[in-house]
Amino acid sequence: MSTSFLDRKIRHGFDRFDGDRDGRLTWHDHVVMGERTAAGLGHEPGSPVGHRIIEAYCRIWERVHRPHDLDGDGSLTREEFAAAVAGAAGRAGAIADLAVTVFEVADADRDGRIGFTEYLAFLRGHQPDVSEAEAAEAFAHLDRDGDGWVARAEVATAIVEYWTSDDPAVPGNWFYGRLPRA
Ligand SMILES: [Ca+2]
Ligand SMILES: [Ca+2]
Ligand SMILES: [Ca+2]
Repeated sequence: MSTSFLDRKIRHGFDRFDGDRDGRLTWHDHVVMGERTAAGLGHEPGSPVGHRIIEAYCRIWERVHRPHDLDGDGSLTREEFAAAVAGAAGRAGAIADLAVTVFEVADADRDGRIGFTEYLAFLRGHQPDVSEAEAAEAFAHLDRDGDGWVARAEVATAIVEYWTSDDPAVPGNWFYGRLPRA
């Protein structure tokens, strides 16, 4: 019996969040992702914008991930992460809160929409070797109305789909780039 499609996405999500690739999700991973995203947009980590981006990632750790560190050791294992996602999926408010925070992170210039450059930096913040072609393919799925921007509502829908839908056809499956093969 293979794992469900949603399980695959949760595994992929964990891999993309585990920025330092040590198999555990920690505050440090979020700092690393923030630094990479800032650098991808041409901001020094110590600059005001760079600092704000890193802080936004740290808020994801504090608000979304750390509450599920049940044994209090400062890290989430893959199993704790999967349990956290399953718990959040049952609470509409938790997913909506995640969508707001993710948008805050990805909309680096704060103009209320995500352009391709911001999305590419966001993806590379999670995984530095994501190609521009992969990012473009994902962006095209996420930009549902085809206006060239990923709007707040498009992020909200995509986040719900990514973390809760078992349907392989929904566009939100592309939120963290191309899924690895099963
Ligand atoms: Ca880690
Ligand atoms: Ca923007
Ligand atoms: Ca759009």
